[in-house]
Amino acid sequence: MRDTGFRYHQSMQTTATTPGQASAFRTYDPRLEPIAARVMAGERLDANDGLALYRSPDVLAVGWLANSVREKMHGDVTYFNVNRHINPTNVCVAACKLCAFGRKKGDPAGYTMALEEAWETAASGYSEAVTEFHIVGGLHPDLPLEYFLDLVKGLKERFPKVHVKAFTMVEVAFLARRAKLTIEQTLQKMREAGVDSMPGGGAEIFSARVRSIICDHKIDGNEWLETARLAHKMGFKSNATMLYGHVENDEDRVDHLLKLRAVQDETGGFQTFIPLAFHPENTPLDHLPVTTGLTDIRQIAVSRLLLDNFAHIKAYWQMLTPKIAQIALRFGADDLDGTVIEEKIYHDAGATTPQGMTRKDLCRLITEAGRVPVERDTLYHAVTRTEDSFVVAV
Ligand code: V47
Repeated sequence: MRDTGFRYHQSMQTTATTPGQASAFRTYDPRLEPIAARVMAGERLDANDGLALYRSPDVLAVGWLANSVREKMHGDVTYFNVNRHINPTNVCVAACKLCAFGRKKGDPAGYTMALEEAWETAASGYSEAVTEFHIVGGLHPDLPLEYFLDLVKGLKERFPKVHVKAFTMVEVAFLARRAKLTIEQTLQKMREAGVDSMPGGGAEIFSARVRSIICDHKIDGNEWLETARLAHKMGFKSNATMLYGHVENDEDRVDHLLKLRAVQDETGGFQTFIPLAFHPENTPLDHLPVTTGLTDIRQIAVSRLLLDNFAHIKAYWQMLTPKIAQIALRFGADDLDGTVIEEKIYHDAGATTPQGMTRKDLCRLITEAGRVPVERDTLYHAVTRTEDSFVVAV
């Protein structure tokens, strides 16, 4: 297994799991006992363990175990960042049933930002200096790769200190195909333009059966994993996501997590795993119910327990609601994501959370959960703020 940077994070921890904590584990589900013993011994869990964790009625015990791992890795430290989302276009050739954001070309609700508009958007909406631009958008049938490269170049000229986390593996593969370039050539051009790392979107669920229902126009799971693998081999860090709470089953979820774990063993390039709860409103799957709080909390916990080689599990507050995200900080999550400022993808799908939060709001959520807020940059270096700028400790 590769070193994925845990030592760095351990050095930032403020408390640690004491040996005596192992004996504090209590469950009324006997199937959890051997799993707990393996977790306490630092041993890897397998697919059957994953299924047992998803199916156990004792969600609190599952959460206790995940929390013990989280505290071993990070103590009370909980990360957040000051970021801004930019979605340059919602025009998309794919018609994924999971999505309420994408529009067909010619749809009056479709939009595509002129480059100047995208750069102005980057500067708007929040008074504190952002450390990250998070850029994702639709698979536009006509916009060439150069549009996206110029977008990033212009951002870097205007905001040289801001990390650009841009383009999901799905967008990278789509733009490569359109430009008749290999994935590596496309990633190289992106790097030269100023892309620093990649977000984790588009992974959805790797199961071919489920993908054929929720996103049959997207690259398949193997292509997503292969694109991530290539990006990591070129030195990019990326995140990984899983969309849950639609038509997938427990086996699909376990399969997804273990496939990510296998790539991470190979590359060490994933920083953070982000489980994304499906929002059905305004999608063709709007007959499906929304996820419950316990499903969300359990998903965070199982992710922490199975993904033993991922440094971070993110409770994305936009998706989970700030209330559930706060509770998730006691069930395995060590990161809340960021200020976001202007979220479109879930709000088009009926999310009722605010579109952004301030540093103060995020710190309050974290502190009230009994954790210690640490502002980070995209690569998990601690950030110190001066009056109108920031310093990254590297
Ligand atoms: O890939 C789309 C999901 C993802 C819906 O890397 C939906 O730091 C729920 O990946 N209901 C994009 N989910 C967002 C994403 C992300 C978010 C925050 C942080 C990071 C990161 C990445 O949103 C898509 C898809 O899985 N999505 N539509 C919906 N109706």
